[in-house]
Amino acid sequence: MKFLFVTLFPEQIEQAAGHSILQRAQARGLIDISCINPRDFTHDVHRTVDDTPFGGGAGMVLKPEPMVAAIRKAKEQLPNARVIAMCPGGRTLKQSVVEEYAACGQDLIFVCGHYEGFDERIFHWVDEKLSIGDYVLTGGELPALVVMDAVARFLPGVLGKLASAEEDSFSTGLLEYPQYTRPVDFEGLTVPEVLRSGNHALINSWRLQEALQATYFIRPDLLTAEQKQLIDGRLPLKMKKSERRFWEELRGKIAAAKELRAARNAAAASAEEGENG
Ligand code: 4FD
Repeated sequence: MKFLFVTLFPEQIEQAAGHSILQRAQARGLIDISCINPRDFTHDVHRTVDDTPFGGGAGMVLKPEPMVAAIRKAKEQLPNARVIAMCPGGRTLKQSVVEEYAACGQDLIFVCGHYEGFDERIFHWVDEKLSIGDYVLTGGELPALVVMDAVARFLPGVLGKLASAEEDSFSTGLLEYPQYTRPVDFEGLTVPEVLRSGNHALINSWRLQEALQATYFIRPDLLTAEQKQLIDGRLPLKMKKSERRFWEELRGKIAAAKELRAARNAAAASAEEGENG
């Protein structure tokens, strides 16, 4: 898969792509990364790429001529590519979007802007606007690199045998479960017994409970209606015994965590009262 960045700062892309997994993936020919600089498509002595906005206001706007000339060149090089402009106002990146890009069989052209943004007319040459989240950065390069990194992990061979992108958190729809490695005892903090039991059914069940619990507290919006019902609602009358035990155990853990949290909040409140009083 080929990734082409239309950017005024190609060094930033080359630097980020020159390490670790992305570097290895390029060396193996699994991905190809290149840049086109709109500044190379200017014709004045100052090589001007931006100008003041019509209607007034702060900041500068990227001029359409060099941007569109660079995008045209990019499309010439990758005729089968999707052209994605990184903007805070685009549709937000999610794992489902990442997987769609990885599977679509098209190369990707990222249009990266700076200053206050693009002249609106460049969007005639763009397929979609994409945002990595609700915040504004100084440029679109870091967001575009985020997208490329997330997509590259899904391409065959990029992660190597030991890891699988499909098994990750988010591809399962839940937050990750806690992980541990040696030593068993680190400064008095020990690895949960179940992970050392060698009982893989038990380990998988524990991990799923932990992932559900983390999601319940931190990202309840990710839980399905069915999962919410099984945690907070009444359990169905007909249910396999092992499954009922699974959900009852999880409810117990969640209730304990809530109690702990309430106790901590009460302690913090009385401490604050002590400070103020
Ligand atoms: N949240 C994102 C993308 C770009 C960016 C820019 C208009 C600003 C954040 C167009 C305004 C581009 C994002 C550059 N900041 N900054 O994905």
